[in-house]
Amino acid sequence: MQTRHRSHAAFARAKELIPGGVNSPARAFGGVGGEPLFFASALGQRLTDIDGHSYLDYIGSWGPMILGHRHPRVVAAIEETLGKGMSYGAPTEAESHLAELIIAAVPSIEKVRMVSSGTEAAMSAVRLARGFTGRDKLVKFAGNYHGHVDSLLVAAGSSAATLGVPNSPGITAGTAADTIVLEYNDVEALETLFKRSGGEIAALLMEPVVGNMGLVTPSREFLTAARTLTHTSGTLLVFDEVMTGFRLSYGGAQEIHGVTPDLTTLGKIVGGGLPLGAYGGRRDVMDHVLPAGKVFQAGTLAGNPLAVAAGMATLEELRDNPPYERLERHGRRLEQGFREAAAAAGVPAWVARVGSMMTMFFQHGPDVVPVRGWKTASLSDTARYADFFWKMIDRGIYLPCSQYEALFFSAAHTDADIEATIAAAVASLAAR
Ligand code: HOZ
Repeated sequence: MQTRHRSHAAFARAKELIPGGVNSPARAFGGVGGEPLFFASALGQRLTDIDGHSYLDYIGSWGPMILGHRHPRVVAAIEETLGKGMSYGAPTEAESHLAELIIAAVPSIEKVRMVSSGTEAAMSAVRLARGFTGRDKLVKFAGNYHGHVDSLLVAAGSSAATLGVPNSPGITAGTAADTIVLEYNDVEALETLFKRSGGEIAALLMEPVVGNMGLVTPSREFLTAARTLTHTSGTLLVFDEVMTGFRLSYGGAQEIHGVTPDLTTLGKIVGGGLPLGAYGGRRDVMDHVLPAGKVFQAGTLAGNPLAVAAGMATLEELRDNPPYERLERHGRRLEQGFREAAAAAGVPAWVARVGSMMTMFFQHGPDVVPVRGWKTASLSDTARYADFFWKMIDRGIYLPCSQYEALFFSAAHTDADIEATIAAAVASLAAR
């Protein structure tokens, strides 16, 4: 087993200074036990921890690093911008350039507003939907995660589910009362709800492919029902594409599925590894945002020049040299390799993947249960996932530190990297 003395010491120090020693609970390794690794640097598809161990990176900063770490085009754009200034609190032409790139890429977006994170994008989209429709109620799905927005931190996925606080203390009963939670992929429940009270619902928020309870795909019927029912009742359909935007394809999950939401939230890749989020959609809805309209939303660092430069360079690189076929080829091989490794070891597992996002759900068996929503995702054998996670760490593979987070790989991963990862999975599963 590796020695991790420096990470251990760094974590002990951080815990004295920062709650739980981390600035976001997703990093705390609470879902796998043990202590988080502290990192010193990253390049391409690799991470190096402060004890000097190198890992193939399968989280990519939880999604943003689709081009790999320190991509030359992105680094050059940041350096060039840095030479001019870091923040003005005033408009720049680059913001319109990034807006043009987003609008050209994402089918449903006619106008877009930049913020500093995916959480802010979701929070702002909710306020806008309520302001536009004059209604209070929201609908979300169990295990979907839309950042740490009060009204959406109900039956939430990601670290909220991993660490057992899907409904966080501090959310008032009044706030939670306006949020209706349904099971993902449950068409009947959706129809029943909209039949009964569609006219009271401001927004239906959903991850069009879920990454925050592990990877879960929507059925065609479910997506069609979401679009049709919201349209009929005057509810805004909001796709959270913070994870899937520019990742599953240049136009995101909505491009793949051919479903057009009213609003879309973006984060992660849109900022190229720096803090940037965005929300956008129908022009008539977006024109309700202040100062065009009356729905308030603001931010000192919203549209920050460095983040905009990183986002522009990332999107231009994805547009000019699309990596999506290569990511799909690598994803197909990884999926097949993991599935075969589990079968060979007699480990019951459901493997779900779209493009460069994937989850192997460890199950208790004997039968493998398809994972369609939180009810089935939450049946996972998380102890077995934790065992696999640490065995992969010892073999130099850095996977998400929770059963309930999708893995991401980058355009920098090579054929040899994918094969090495599969070999590590075979050995880790056989060694249990
Ligand atoms: N949104 C990320 C994946 N669920 C987690 C990032 C974080 O909370 O640190």
